[in-house]
Formats: sequence, structure tokens, C-alpha cells
Amino acid sequence: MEKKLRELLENAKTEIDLADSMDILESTRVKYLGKKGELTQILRGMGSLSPEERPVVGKVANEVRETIQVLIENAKAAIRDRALERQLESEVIDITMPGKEIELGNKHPLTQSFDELKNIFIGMGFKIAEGPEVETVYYNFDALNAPANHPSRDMSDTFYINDDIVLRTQTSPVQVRAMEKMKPPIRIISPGRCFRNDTPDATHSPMFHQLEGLVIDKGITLGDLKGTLEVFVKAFLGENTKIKFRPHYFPFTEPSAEVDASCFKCGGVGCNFCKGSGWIELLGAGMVHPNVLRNGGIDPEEYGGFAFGMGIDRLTMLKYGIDDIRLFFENDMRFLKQF
Ligand code: 2NL
Repeated sequence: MEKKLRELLENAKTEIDLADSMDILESTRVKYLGKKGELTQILRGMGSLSPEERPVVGKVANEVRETIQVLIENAKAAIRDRALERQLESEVIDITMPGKEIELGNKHPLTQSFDELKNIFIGMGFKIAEGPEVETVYYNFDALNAPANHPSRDMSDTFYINDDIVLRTQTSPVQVRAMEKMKPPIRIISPGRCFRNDTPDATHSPMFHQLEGLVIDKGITLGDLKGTLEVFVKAFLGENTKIKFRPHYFPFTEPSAEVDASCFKCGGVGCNFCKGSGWIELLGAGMVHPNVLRNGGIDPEEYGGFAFGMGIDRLTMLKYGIDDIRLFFENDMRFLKQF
């Protein structure tokens, strides 16, 4: 019986040496050590042994079992190691391969304009005010002294959400909200997105951008408006730029003006760019209407102020010689990369 056991061990050793997969090793284990395995079969015959032989054979049987167990475990570990090694070899990273190039973007030209304008006005002591793009009819029209029959209120000019809610058509409502919240002196600019129900063409887009400014304090005059805009225009278009005021009408300012800058291409003598006039229309401005001050909770007997507004899309088009506003919103990198 002892001889049988030694033979069994030798056979198992040979099989384990030849096994080259986990499956084969597992079936080898079952074949020798399993419930119906060869070792178990041999041990069943122990009953026929004498009491002296039994412990001797039992000891050998245990040794054989342990040896086979260890051999199978070692062989399994070797196969696992080999598999891992092969995997590491095949997944090796070639650090000499060229990397994927990440294309560097740049700021949208409109964002560049906003950044530049904000810096100029912050330099003059203005704070930036923001507000909702979805506005009430009250803040967008009524508070700004727009008459009930004003054409800009028309469905064909303004995007209505319902009878009382619109997409803001200018950033003035931000300033009305600011007047309600702040105590004078107020010096704010409100840059942002606006919406009008226009059919897109080279100079119109239903979504466009504005920057408005508002100053409220005691004793503010038209001279303060002119001085402020002069500093702004010289910083934005160049030290030699001149400005002129042309009388105009806005419901929210009185008096009102459109402000032209001397052409920054020809210096004012007249060229293609300014259509021979030497001037370029830049922005609208005026002294805040007393009704608008009252709507903002400010006593027009005590305080006065000026306001101005400019279209950033048009300004940026002028600055870079862009001839179609739609280019700003097409997200074509070939266009955007140029600025
Ligand atoms: C233009 C003209 C302007 C204002 C905007 C304003 C705001 C308040 C009170 C009074 Cl809260 N005025 N804003 C004033 C004058 C002109 O914009 O042509 N924008 C593109």
C-alpha cells in the first residue's frame, strides 16, 4: 500500500510538471485528491491493514496529500506569474511615441472686447452689474419710460415668453434693478447678452451683445458724461480720437445724443471705412430721465445721472474689419482663431 502511494505521488508529479493551464491543474487535483480521487480510493483500503501498519501508512498518505497540494499550488502560482508577465510585456507603454496634440483655443473676439471694455471702465471706478436675460416687461420697458405703444414692445421686435415676461432687448433693466438696490453714488456697467426678434443678416442677429453704463450722484452734468466717454474712447480707439455728440431721442434719457468717434482708420479726413464722413457712430447716451430715476427709487430733485449704451458686436466688427455679424455665432475655428 505504501508502494501504491509512492507510485501515485510520482504519477501526480509528472502530470503536474506537464500541466500548462489552470484547468488542467484543477482536474489533476480532483483526480488525485478529490472525494472520488485516487488517494481517497487507496485510503478506503486502510481497513484491511494491521493496527501496526495503519499509522505508518496513514502518515505516508498524509505526506503524499500535502506534497501534491503544495506542488499544485506552486504550479498554479507559476502559471499566474507567467500570465501576468505576458500581459505586462504586451501592454508596455512606448514613451518615445509622439503624444496627441491638444489644440489651444483662444478667447472669442466678443469676450476680448468685453474684457478690454470692462478694464477701461473698472479703471474709472465703475463696478460690473449683472442681471437676468429673461426679464419682466416692467424692467425691460415700463421702468425705462418706454411709452405703452412704443414699437420696440411689438411682438415682431421682442421675444415674449408670455404677456409679462420677455428676453431682455437691452441691458438697461440691470441698471434699474441696481438703482433699486444701491444707494448713490452709483457707477456701474452692465455687459451682457440681449435678444431681438430680427431676421439674421450681415448686420442683425436675434442674439447680440451690449454694454451699458450708469452714473448717479449729486450734481452730475452733461460735462461728466462727455468727459467719461472721452476717456473711454481714447483708451479704446487711441489717444488722438475725437468724439462729437449728435442730438437724438431715447425715452429713458433727456437730453439724449448719439456719439460719434473720429474715424480710427483715416483719422477723420474721410475714407472707405467711414464712408467719407470722417466719423463713426459709436454709442447712444444721455442724462437719465427723471421718470426712470423715480422708477429706480431715486429722488430726481436730489440726484441726477447719465447713462450710455453700446453694441459690442458692431464695435468688434469695426475694430477688426469683420463684415458679417453671423460669423461670431457660427463657432468656425478658422474664423475665431484669427483674433
Ligand atoms: C444705444 C443706446 C442707451 C441708455 C442706453 C439707460 C439706462 C438707464 C437709464 C437711462 Cl437705467 N438710460 N441706458 C441710455 C442711453 C442710450 O443705449 O444705442 N445702445 C446700443
